Amino acid sequence: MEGNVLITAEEIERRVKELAEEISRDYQDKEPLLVCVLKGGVIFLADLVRHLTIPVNMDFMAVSSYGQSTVTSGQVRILKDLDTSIEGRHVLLVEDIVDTGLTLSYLCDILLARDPASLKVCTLLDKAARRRVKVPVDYVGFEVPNVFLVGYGLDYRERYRELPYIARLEAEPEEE
Ligand code: PRP
Ligand code: 7HP
Repeated sequence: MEGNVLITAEEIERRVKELAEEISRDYQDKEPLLVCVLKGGVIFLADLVRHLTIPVNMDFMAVSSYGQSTVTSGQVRILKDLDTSIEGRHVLLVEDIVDTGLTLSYLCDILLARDPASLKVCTLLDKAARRRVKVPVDYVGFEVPNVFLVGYGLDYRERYRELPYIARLEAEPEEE
C-alpha cells in the first residue's frame, strides 16, 4: 500500500494538531462530549484528544452502512448506541470520513432529537464529490478525491485500519 500513499503520517499528525487547537479554542469552558463513530473514527479520535487543551468526555456509537462492500447501501443501522444522555450537552461528532453523507445525516437526525445544547461535526476526511445529501461539517482535516481510501481507521473488508497513513486501495474492486 506504501506506493499509493495519499496523506502521510506526518501530514496527518500536523493537521490533527491544528484541528485540536481550533476545537480547544471553540469549546473553551464547555466540556464537550466527543461522540466517536466506530470503528473507523477511533484512531482519529485517539490522536485528536491527546492534542486538546480542554477537558472533554467521550462516548461511542457504532453504525453500519457499508457492510462488506465498498459502496454504501444507503441504509444505516445502529449497532451500538451511546452510554450517556446528550441532553443539554455540547456534542462534537467525530468521523473518519464523510462520503455520501448518508451516515452523518442519519446520525445528526438521531442526535438532534435528543436535545443537545449544540451539535457539530469533525471529520478527518471529506470526499465531497460523492455527497448525496447535504450535511453540515464544521471541522475538516483534508478534502479527498473520489477514490477508495484505506488506512488510519479506514478499512476495506476490515483490513488496513492500522496503517499510519492514508492510501488509495490498490486494484480498486468492482462495486458490489
Ligand atoms: C464509514 C465511515 C463513515 C461512513 C461514511 O463507515 O466511517 O461512518 O462510512 O460514509 P457515508 O458518508 O457514505 O455514509 P463504515 O460503515 O465503513 O464503518 P466502519 O467505520 O466500521 O468502517
Ligand atoms: C467509507 C469508506 N471506507 C473506506 N474508504 C473509503 O474511501 C470510504 N468512503 N466511505
